[in-house]
Amino acid sequence: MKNIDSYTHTRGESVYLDDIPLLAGTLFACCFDSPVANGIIENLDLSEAEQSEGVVKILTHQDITGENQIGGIIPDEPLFAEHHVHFCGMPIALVIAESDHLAKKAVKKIKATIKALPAITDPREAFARGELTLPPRSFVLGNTASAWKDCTHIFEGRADTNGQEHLYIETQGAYAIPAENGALRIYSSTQGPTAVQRTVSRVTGLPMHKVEIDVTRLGGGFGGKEDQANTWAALCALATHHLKRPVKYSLHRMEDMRMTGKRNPYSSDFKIGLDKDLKIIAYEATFYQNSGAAADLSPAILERTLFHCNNTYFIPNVKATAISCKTNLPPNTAFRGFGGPQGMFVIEASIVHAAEQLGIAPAVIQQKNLMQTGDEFPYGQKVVSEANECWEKAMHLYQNESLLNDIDVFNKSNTWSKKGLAMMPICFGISFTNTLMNQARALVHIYTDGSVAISTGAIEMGQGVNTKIAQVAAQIFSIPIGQVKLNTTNTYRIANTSPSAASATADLNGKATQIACNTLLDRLKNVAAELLHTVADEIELKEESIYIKWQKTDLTWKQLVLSAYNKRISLSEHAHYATPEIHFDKTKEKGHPFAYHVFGTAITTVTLDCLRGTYEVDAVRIVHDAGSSMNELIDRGQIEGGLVQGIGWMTLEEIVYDKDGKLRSNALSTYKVPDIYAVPKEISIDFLHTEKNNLAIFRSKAVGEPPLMYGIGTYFAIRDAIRQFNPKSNPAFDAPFTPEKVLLALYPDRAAELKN
Ligand code: LUZ
Ligand code: MOS
Repeated sequence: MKNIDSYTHTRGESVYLDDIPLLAGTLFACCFDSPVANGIIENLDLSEAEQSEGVVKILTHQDITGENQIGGIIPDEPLFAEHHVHFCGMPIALVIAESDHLAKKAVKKIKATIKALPAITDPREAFARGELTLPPRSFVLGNTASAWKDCTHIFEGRADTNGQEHLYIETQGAYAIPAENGALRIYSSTQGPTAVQRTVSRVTGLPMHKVEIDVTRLGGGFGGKEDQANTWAALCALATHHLKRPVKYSLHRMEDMRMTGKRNPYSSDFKIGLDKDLKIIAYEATFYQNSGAAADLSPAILERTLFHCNNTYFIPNVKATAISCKTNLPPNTAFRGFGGPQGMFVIEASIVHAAEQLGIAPAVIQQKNLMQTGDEFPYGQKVVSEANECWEKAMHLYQNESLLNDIDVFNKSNTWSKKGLAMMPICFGISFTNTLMNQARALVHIYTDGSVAISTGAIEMGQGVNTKIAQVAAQIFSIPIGQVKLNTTNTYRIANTSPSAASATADLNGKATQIACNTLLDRLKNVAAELLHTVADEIELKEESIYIKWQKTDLTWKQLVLSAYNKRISLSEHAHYATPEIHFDKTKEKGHPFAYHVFGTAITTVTLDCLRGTYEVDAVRIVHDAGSSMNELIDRGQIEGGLVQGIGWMTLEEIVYDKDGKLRSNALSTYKVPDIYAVPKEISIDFLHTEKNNLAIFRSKAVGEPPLMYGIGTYFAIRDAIRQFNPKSNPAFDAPFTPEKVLLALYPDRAAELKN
């Protein structure tokens, strides 16, 4: 079953924000954003820009008709700076002009006098100065303080991960159109149409029922459009609200990179204790999260770091503390994994550090500590584990012994080239950690010709959710997938949506669709029973025909649908789904927040050029816990994409802000993302197939985020290769492992000399 979008994608006919035909009279917006990371606006001179060709209006905070506030979790983020600017890229004014070009030209004529204050870019420095977004949070299991004495080995260290640019192919943007009675219709490249609607309502002062958000699809989101699409929609909406004309803003790549937040960088301290059998007895970690200049989603991201601090290992005594530190960077935000990868890197670093000190392979410690069904997470939930199954299957399927042997032979016979290997087991909790967000709605219409149209709150962003939802309806009605169409995501049709995020979109919206379709099916079966003089229990729908028990009748799907209409039976249904069983008590930091967990194991092998510090990923071999995948092709695509995105975060992608808080890696010439050469030469994916009851749609487990964390294995495989060359090398755990850092790690003595 191919992605239903593949036909229009390959022909270049899929409609993204920038493909929407423009209405006559459309105006174009462009932001004047702060060139200073922390400062006081002393003067703002718009006069020359206002006289610039084609300029219709320039908006500032003074033009806000509602509230100058876009903070989602905490109200700490103005849409427009008023007196104080908090980061480079913060919107100060918005030029509206007759063309995109003229708007950009006028922006350059705005003059701002901003008194610069010292900027903070480092989370530990922010912490030292008491610049916190929220009070710290801790997850505790057992008692680490008393557990250390039971440990034979105790190790401490530090681990750092940098941010990551989302680099969705489609940049952020919005297009606002005036409607009757002051209402607005807004096309937005957003993962969260309701978040956009709420923000527009707040900023303009319009009630939510006057704000329609419509989304056909996104060219990628990766978390970057979970909250941060709100800004551009609010700006366009405000302009349309004032001018009663359509206003569009589709960001230039460099505007997007400069003005939007990224994955939160983290700096962390760890302490790990093992007994004589290498069981991890105790683990402590402190995570310093770089939130940027406003909270955005960072408090929720911080929480997920704590949820995933033990990755897939059972540790009886854990104390994990996470602190969201406020800096003068653009507010960092959701990014595939949502704080989970940052937490998982630290436990992996702890294990690798312990193994190196003990002179054993990290895999020995990893394997001995994998979670077993019934083990408890630090947040109180008991696990249904596939960790050992995935690990064992990967070991046997990919003949790990012989891989290790081949590497050994290679390394013995090569001086300037070394191979390394790492195991990367993963565990990811599925559900929004904020329980109330785990709800969704679907609206299913059957038309009188038998074709079906579905609206849900799901956003198609390339992940294939529309295909999965179409499969749900096609399977329940037993009609061809071509008879099912997914409509745009629209807040007039589906209200109060959760963002398409947390890997939960197909589960939540698929289950709402399933409920609606089953209700319609029951209704149709009753009609069929009446027509065929039998009872509904005897009726089956199969391949567009109606069966009584196993006997095919002359009645077809189309005839049945039309008969129902003729009998004045509703062919439409709106259904609601809320994930059962989940709960979490923040006062105790305990509960059962996840519907289920996704597991997997990756074996990564790399080859290192020990003269240049460059490396190639030879192979990543994965066993992935898919439950019963409803679409292996789409799931494979998600696994490959997630893996490569994770490898990029761990190796090449280096976000650089200078000490003044200016983004230096502000274009694709200075920010390196994986290309075809950085992709592993071999990616093998095997599914661990299970049939357990798991709250996933058709038991097909969520697949969006978990595979990103397989990429962490590449970091440690490179480290292994470095130590094959120079066993004394002990580089800091500091991702990304760029070739420059690798080269210095190969020659630590020379690196130290150079430093002096
Ligand atoms: N977004 C969110 C997420 O609001 N809550 C979450 O728990 C989450 N998890 C992963 C990705 N996005
Ligand atoms: Mo996300 S990080 O699931 O928007």
